[in-house]
Amino acid sequence: NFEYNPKEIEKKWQDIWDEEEAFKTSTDRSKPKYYALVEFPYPSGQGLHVGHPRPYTALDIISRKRRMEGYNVLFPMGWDAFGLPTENFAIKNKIHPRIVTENNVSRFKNQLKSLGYSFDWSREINTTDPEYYKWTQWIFLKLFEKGLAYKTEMPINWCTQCKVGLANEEVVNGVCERCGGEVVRKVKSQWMLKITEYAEKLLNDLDLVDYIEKVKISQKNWIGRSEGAEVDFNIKDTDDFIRIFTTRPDTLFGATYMVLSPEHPLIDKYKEKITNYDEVLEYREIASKKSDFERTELSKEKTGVPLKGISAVNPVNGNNIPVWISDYVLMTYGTGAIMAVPAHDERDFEFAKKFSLPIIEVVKGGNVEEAAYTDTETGILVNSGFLNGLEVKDAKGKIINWLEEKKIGKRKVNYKLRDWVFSRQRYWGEPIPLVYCEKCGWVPIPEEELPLTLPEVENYVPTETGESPLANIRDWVETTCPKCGGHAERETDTMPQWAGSSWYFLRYTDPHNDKAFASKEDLDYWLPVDWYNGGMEHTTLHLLYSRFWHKFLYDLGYVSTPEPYQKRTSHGMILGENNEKMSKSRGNVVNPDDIVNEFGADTLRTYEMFIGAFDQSAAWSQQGVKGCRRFLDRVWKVQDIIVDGDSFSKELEVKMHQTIKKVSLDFEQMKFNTAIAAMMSLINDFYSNGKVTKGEIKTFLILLNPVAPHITEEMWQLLKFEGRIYNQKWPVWDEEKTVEDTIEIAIQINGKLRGTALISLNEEKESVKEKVMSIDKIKEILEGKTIIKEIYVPNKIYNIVIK
Ligand code: ANZ
Ligand code: ZN
Repeated sequence: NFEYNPKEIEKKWQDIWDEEEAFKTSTDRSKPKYYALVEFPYPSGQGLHVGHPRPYTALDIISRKRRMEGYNVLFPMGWDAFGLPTENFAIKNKIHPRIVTENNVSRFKNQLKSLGYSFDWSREINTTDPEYYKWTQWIFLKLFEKGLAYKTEMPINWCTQCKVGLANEEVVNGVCERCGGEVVRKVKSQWMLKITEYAEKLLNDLDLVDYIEKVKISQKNWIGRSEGAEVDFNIKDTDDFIRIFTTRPDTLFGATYMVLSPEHPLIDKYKEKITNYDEVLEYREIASKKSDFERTELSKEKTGVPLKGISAVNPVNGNNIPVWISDYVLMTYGTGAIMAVPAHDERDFEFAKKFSLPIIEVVKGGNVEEAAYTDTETGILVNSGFLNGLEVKDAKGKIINWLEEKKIGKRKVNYKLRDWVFSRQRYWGEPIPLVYCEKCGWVPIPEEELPLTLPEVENYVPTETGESPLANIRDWVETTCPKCGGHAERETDTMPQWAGSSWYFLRYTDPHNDKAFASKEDLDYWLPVDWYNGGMEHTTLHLLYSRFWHKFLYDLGYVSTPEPYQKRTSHGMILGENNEKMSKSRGNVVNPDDIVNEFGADTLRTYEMFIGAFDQSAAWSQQGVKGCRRFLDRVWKVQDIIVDGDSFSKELEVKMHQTIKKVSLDFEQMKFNTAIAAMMSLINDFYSNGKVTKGEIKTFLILLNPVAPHITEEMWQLLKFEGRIYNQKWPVWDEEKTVEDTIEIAIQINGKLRGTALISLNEEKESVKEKVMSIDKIKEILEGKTIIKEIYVPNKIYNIVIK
């Protein structure tokens, strides 16, 4: 009965940890704090998949190690539970989304518990809990109060299948990121959040944080800062101007035509003058059905219509140039109009080729007969009047000054970042706590009346007009205006799923507070999050949104750090055995429950950390799972060869110190796989040494504990070590003992120095002799001679006397 039986011991220890509140965050503020965070899951109907344990185990390892290092650790967990899949499931199965959510949460929680994570469950939060979303609504009202929430008619991305508006970030390759449905553009009145007001801070403050490089880069690209100029082109024979944004004002002399976005307002203003106005309207209609992604895709065939009857004047040379409309120019970026420089811009080049528009080279270096020359580093200006001979960067400065002097243009910075579409026409989300009064406009619900809870409805299907199902509950919609007491109507849109996750890390610091979203004291103590790990897919949405909300609360004085997360890392995906994404349709989904049942949670944890470099994707391998189980079996069996002795044996002393060092440092750098490999190697050495001292096994178990907490806790108890392993001290290594002591000795023959040898300190004479005699040069000298005497001065000289 000395078999390793994870089924028994894992449940046993999970219960003990619960009972002892082993991982409850301490209120002791004298200790240094450590806040470790993983992205809370969306409790989907599918339950946990094997992708979840990878990041969770990683930060569980860090959290357990930190506790042993003497930190007060906050490692919380909760549920990001609003959202479409739950609502769609509820509609299909006629179950209330709240019930669906409860069921899913309870399943997820059991699964997480079965993996032995050291979460502080007393701080569990759920974004759909009215006590939670009260504060989501409260923050929204603050944004509204400060003018950062506004409602506007705007063309939005509309998922034809989900019947909701989507943020740009939610449209992936032209389709809805959730359902894969077709996305078209639709004009709708939507609540928007002015994240653009924070574009600069969101960009600049990346310097304050320690994010892995690829996360920083994608944040930067998403914010998309462009430096350039705005330039006004006169519409010939009128007082109107077409304002354009360009990053290449140096190429102004090469602007041979202009392009307006099909939605540009000047088109309507000039409908009398535009002789092919019908054709223009027809083109606009077709463009309106395309997503921004389709419109701007580089490879797509260029289309467009000239605005016949009007032309523009190039301000640098007075040339008349034609004005076109084309869908590759977006109304939502810059000014919605461009000057086209086909010699130096790829899209303009293709467009000019297709419609036989003139191409004028203004920067030398390429071959503009064949392709646009887009280099901005090395070219020299030509065909450009007073800019001729200048390098691009100098030409830019000079032309901008010239434009500013003449008051026809100015320096300008643009951001790709768009305001955040904050409305969803769905039921399962936080109600937006505003009412509309004919007299007073949009009026916030008084703070004392929060939370504004979701009313019960019969039917969650969005209305045919695309309005939220809440619009049908008239007695909820009809209300009175808090300001004037007159008749008012509630907003029926709800918030997007990103709302609840934009501030959840703040709530964890004080999750049961009913006076504030968290107390200042708790926020001050715990923030910033010391280490946040999450998926790359959340780099442009959640990470940016939550940084925005945090910065907003910082500006209002509610939080004391400008950034929410000090460090951000990201894990790779776990793929199926054949290196494909795991999916139901491929039939290659591995259920973590099955692995736990067959091999144990410790095996699953060890395997997911051993599977490969943490930041890279890795293919599942059942063989690999078995290998990790075999390793734990060998750890267990070490109990057969344990001998007394609190210290490390001579043979293994160096190896022990090396392993402590390697595991400690590797964990910090998320090199979990190599840390585990080092522990596997140490186990092998235990066996080849034929014995393990108590001191050695003790240290080994502590090192392995963060990865495999159950088996190590059980062995700790069986070996009658004191207390629990979870509150031991993390071992420290002695740097000097991590290197084998090697020294150089001199070799003398008949009193003459003939060579040196490397030996380890205090090496036995016999083995030193062996080394000396195996040196080629020594062998040569001794060839055919007789050794009369050998004297070894330990650690110094090996003397040989010959005849
Ligand atoms: C003339 C020019 C010459 C341009 C050249 C580029 C190269 P980023 O870096 O993305 O900011 N542009 C401006 N507004 C646009 C809109 N609403 N829709 C589509 N394209 C637009 O790119 C800025 C450049 O994208 C601008 O500089 C403009 O083309 C185009 F050799 O102006 B450029
Ligand atoms: Zn009113």
